[in-house]
Amino acid sequence: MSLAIGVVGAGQMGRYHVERLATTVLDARVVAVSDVFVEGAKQVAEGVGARAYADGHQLIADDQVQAVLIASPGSTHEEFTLACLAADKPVLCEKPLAPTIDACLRVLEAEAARPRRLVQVGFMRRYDDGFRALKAAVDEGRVGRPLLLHCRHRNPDVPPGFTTDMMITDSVVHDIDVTRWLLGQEFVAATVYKARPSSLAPEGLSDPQMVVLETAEGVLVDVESFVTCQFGYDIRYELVAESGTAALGEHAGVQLRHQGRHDGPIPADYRERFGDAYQRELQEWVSGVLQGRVSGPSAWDGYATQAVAEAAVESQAKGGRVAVELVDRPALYA
Ligand code: ISE
Repeated sequence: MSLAIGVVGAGQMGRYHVERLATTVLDARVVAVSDVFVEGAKQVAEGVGARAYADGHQLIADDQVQAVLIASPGSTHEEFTLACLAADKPVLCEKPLAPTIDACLRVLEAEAARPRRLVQVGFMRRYDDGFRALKAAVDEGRVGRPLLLHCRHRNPDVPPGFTTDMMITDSVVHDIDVTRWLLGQEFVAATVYKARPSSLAPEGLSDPQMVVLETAEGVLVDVESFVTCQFGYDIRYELVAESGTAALGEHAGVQLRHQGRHDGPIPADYRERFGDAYQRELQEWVSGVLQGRVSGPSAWDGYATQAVAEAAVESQAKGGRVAVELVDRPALYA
């Protein structure tokens, strides 16, 4: 038995997912692709023998489509996710779940009224071997009670039009989600500090920044966001706990020691760094849906992450510490 998937959005991420679903994900087939730029949808669809639509709502309504992957711009995520819920179809929505807290809440409330989950959010770091090993070390108490978590999130460069708030809403959101998951705690406040801007950052982009997050139980998390670091895609984590530290290892690749030097590769971008995580994310989603369950990052995770991100964006704009307040967690996400 295989899962018939419709992919909404034929841009960079949509194409990336379609190719993987059509080639390396077991028990998956892409039967429809949509994009407002219908020629793009047709081109991607033809490559995998799927139907093309200009409108994502038509794709969701297609009887042949059993599950939906949303990779269209973030501003469209709410309407398409709600349409999937109305059609009773499992949906994997790329981050963000929706671009505002209120929009996330509308999705959360629509799903929470149902007997079972249908929505998963594309926070792929949770599927990375390194992050899973780090979480296992924390959960098994191998270094004791967590106190501090240092996170480094460096991108070599950004596309044109990337703005200072997108450093949070597009980039740091991954750190917000994965640290909530690693620690098993929600954040109660965010404070953003801007360093002097790199002279190599585009005009107007305040890069780099430090985001300091506080959990309900008093763990401090600092996230360096540096989106024009030039040298590669560099993700580093170090947890400081009561009886030791736990750090994410270097990304796979041969590390050389020669001619009096250390030398090793640095991934070029997030697709290279998290390629295996994307593969596992899709495979676990497909296998789970075929067995009647959706268990990855939830609409609650999408909502809670957005709430922290908005507090951080407010701190960026006004300075100072901004409190995060969450609604009560619905029973569906207990
Ligand atoms: C990008 O959209 C991602 O999702 C990457 O994981 C992140 O590292 C990058 O900063 C974002 O721009």
